[in-house]
Amino acid sequence: LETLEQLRTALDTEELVPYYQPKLDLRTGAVIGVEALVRWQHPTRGLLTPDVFLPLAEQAGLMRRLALRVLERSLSDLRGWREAGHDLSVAVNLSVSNLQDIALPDQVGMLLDSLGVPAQSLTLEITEDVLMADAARTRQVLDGLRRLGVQLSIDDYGTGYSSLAYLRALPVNELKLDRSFVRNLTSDPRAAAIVRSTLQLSRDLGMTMVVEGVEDADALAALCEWNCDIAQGFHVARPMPAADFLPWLSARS
Ligand code: G
Ligand code: G
Ligand code: MN
Ligand code: NA
Repeated sequence: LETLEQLRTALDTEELVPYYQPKLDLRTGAVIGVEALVRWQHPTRGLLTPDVFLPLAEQAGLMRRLALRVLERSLSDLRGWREAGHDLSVAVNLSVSNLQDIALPDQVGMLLDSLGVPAQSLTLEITEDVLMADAARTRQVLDGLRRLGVQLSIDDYGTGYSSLAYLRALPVNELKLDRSFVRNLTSDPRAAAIVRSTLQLSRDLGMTMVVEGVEDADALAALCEWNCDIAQGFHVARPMPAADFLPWLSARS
């Protein structure tokens, strides 16, 4: 209960912040954007990761506020980077309850307008379990978001209950293969076959494929050879605070 009060306070202050993990275009080697991953700079407990506080936010009905908070910070950081001459995009994670929230598309639209960020430079990541909730309502929210012109991505692809059905039904632009398929990529032929066939599938569907969880140079090299679009993972960079991002970017080139 004490923690819940602290979480409410955190939502009103600067304690909840996105960390950013870079996404790499494998054809050009350029950083094309970042994924925002929320962190809680807790006054006494230090830096907390979402597994500690997202369930609490969910229970307390705070997910709309949390999403808007992360979107607002991410879009304003993105605007700064774009003003500094970097043509980047940002990806923000949404929860199942966010996609049940009919008001969300308008609120995202207002944030994009007020911060002056083009809708195409925002990607919203959803997981495959979204349609396990009220499918008609989720569909309405997703269609509203698509109408804004934002990109939609299926996160943790391949781990859900019915991946192919979702891929067919949802209006998405990007498929983000779950990191469990990347582990042992170079030693496990079955993992490699799954990555390559999913890559082919995403091509045939006209979707971009992101491979996450890239932890070593061998995996990165294999993905390059297979013409994978985009990679993300500790081998490229760990999630970092906003202030570290531009210095990291200029140190690379
Ligand atoms: O580093 P990592 O611990 O950042 O993230 C753990 C999980 O929390 C991931 O499944 C990620 O998608 C989720 N997550 C991270 N940031 C957010 C956020 O802003 N909103 C939601 N709903 N989930 C997030
Ligand atoms: O579910 P989602 O894909 O949004 O979660 C991203 C999570 O994966 C975050 O917790 C992030 O810190 C973590 N992550 C990012 N890159 C890597 C990686 O290369 N290896 C592992 N094990 N985790 C990663
Ligand atoms: Mn994600
Ligand atoms: Na994931």
